[in-house]
Amino acid sequence: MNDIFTEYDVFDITIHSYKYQHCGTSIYGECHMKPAIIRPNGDFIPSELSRLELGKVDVSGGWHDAGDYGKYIPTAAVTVYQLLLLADLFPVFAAENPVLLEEAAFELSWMLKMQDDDGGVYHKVNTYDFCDMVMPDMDTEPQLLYEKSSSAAAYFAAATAYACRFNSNAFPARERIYDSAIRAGNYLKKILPPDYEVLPSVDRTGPYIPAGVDTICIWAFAELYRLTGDRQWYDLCVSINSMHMPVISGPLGWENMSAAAVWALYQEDGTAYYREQILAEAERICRCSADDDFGCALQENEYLWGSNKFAAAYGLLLILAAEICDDTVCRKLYYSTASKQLKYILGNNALGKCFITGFGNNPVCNPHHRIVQASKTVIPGLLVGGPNNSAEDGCYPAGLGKLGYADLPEAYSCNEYAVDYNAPLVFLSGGLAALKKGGQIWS
Ligand code: 9MR
Ligand code: 9MR
Ligand code: ZN
Repeated sequence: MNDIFTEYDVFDITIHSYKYQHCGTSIYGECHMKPAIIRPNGDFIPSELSRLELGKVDVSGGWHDAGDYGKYIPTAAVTVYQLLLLADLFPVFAAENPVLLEEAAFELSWMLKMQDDDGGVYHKVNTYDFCDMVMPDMDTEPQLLYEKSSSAAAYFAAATAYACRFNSNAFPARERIYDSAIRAGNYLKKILPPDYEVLPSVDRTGPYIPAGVDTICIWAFAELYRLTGDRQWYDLCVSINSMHMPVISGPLGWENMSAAAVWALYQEDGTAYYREQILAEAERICRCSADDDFGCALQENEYLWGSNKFAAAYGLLLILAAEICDDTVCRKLYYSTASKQLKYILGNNALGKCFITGFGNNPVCNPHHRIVQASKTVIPGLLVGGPNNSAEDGCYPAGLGKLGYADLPEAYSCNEYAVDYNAPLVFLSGGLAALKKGGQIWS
């Protein structure tokens, strides 16, 4: 890729960084092991929680979501999905790099604990407010388990249904995953007459509430259809969109999972309509990239919180498109444009910054990350959010577009790491590395 680093090096460092996010019994000692308290309804005074008679659930384990210690189903599900997608497309590569399925399995085991007996899924577990910049074992405020939401059921059903495709010793038993997926799907089906959303409380930590739950539900029903072949799930998929076949309506991320839904439906049925959706999106991405000085496919209005994640996700989509495209010229364009998204993240950008910690030339040094800041160590392989025009953290001026970035520990809206930022980057770098090894691409 350049003289020193290969795509494989990026894959290797980004996938291995997940171990630094392990919650429970981890390399830092134990953290967040006490059962979480089911959050009481309505308002409450956090300091009085211990006096209330509340249910408790063991939801230990899983990855800390980001620079904070929350654990959230939306990001867990989309991250597991993207790691598994890489393993699905490139099984030989996955076999050579067992850490990929091991990390997915680690998170999956936690996700299963987040499901209630009725099939519903708790949205997140976190303290009432974010803790200070301390190590995880110092974060001892009560862990709260947030309401079962419609979106959590959908994210969970989709990711667990997809996980049933894998036969790995690292995974929980397949029957258990299968059963969990179906139960979440049935729960969702029951609570979901059109437009009906069940929202969780937020308190003072991350919301991860998608603007519309529809693309997440479509994704869930698409994966359940792919898993079971049962037409009822396909009918639900279509019914969500007023009987229209699903379309790709945004870049892949927890906000919008339409691309994953369309991919699943195409894989299951081979319908030309879905194939064209993917190829049309790939063409659009290539045009945007061609219009940009650095070949980055992000448009002006896409330099928002987590923009790097979307650049990587565009690369991911191009690799998917190349898989189903039989025109050699197009395939080459898709691969080279995917590679440009990776180069953008590595420093071919207006800031000359490598957005991955501890890697490459001029990397991020001060990520918003509690363990990094509290321990004053460099954790390598963390992708930060990247340029954000809105500057919600107030650490740098808003309105700077692709230059809206500051390498400061407080700058959480452009310089925080999150598990779902690394996910498309693991896919993109791993996919390009696997293709290169297989002789499908040369440069
Ligand atoms: O550390 C928190 C980070 O994970 C979130 O993305 C961000 C926005 O919700 O909030 C950070 O926490 C800050 C809090 O919101 C306000 N007090 C300072 C906290 C640390 O910077
Ligand atoms: O990555 C998330 C981004 O897409 C949202 O716009 C933003 C505001 O809701 O939240 C980001 O996620 C943060 C979460 O809310 C709290 N923990 C840290 C996450 C990464 O900054
Ligand atoms: Zn923890």
